[in-house]
Amino acid sequence: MTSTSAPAVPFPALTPAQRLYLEVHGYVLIEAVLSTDEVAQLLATTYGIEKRYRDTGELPGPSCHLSATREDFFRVDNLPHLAPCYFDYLSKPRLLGMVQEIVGGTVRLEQSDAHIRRPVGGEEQRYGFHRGINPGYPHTSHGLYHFSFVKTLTNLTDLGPDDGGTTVIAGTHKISEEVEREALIEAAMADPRLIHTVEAPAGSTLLFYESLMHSSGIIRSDRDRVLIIGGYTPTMFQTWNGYEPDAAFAAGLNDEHRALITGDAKYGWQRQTRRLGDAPTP
Ligand SMILES: O=C(O)CCC(=O)C(=O)O
Repeated sequence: MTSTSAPAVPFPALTPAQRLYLEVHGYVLIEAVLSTDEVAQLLATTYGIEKRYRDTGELPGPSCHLSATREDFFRVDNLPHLAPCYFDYLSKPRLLGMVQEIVGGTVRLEQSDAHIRRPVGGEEQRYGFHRGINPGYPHTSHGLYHFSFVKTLTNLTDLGPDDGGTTVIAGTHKISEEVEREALIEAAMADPRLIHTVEAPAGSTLLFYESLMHSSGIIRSDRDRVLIIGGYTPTMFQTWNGYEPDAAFAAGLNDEHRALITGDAKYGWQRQTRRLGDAPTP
């Protein structure tokens, strides 16, 4: 046990307009979540990990893996202990307040990954719409929709219309898996108004229900797209396979931060509710 405690998590962290946007579309884009310095550190760390791997074949540390090592897609997984800037991102109080908004209560880290995407060249690119979990067992409080799996995806590079920003089928977070996946995608692709692609300055966060159908965007420019993702669930859930916390790192954290990455609170889950009109806590 350590004596320092984690900074307070603001709740609610979303404005009423942001909460309504999330409710309707299944995602909301929040600009300027990270400072220029935070973005620069995360970029340098992620490119540094890629360079070391390409030069030496080495992983950046224990308890992590690389789920993609292609020239056009490099991805490092299970981040909290790999660099302080990764942990700072994944434990950022404002982001935790936002994810608690979706879950409707306290959360644990369930997965974390940083991606570098590069233009594929002449090859035909297609969307790969998917969801990590089907809609199911949601609950509402004060009429607002809560669900068990949420992601914060922050772009570390500026995204214009040709830069392949994350692309979603708006509103599908509540569409049952009984609707055939291919039919859902085909129907959405027939009406561009349903397909939303992130265009935003570096440091902006896409907050979304993981049941929302989403995909990497299509890079038509010549620019890299770099991003970092945190996945969160209620405290009693397990991590995604391969994202178990590094035990030595967890042991050195304060109680709140350790619980965030280990899920130690388990069934000590604390509900958090807001009314749509509640003003955000700064
Ligand atoms: O590349 C992206 O923007 C989306 C990433 C994604 O879909 C995922 O990690 O599940």
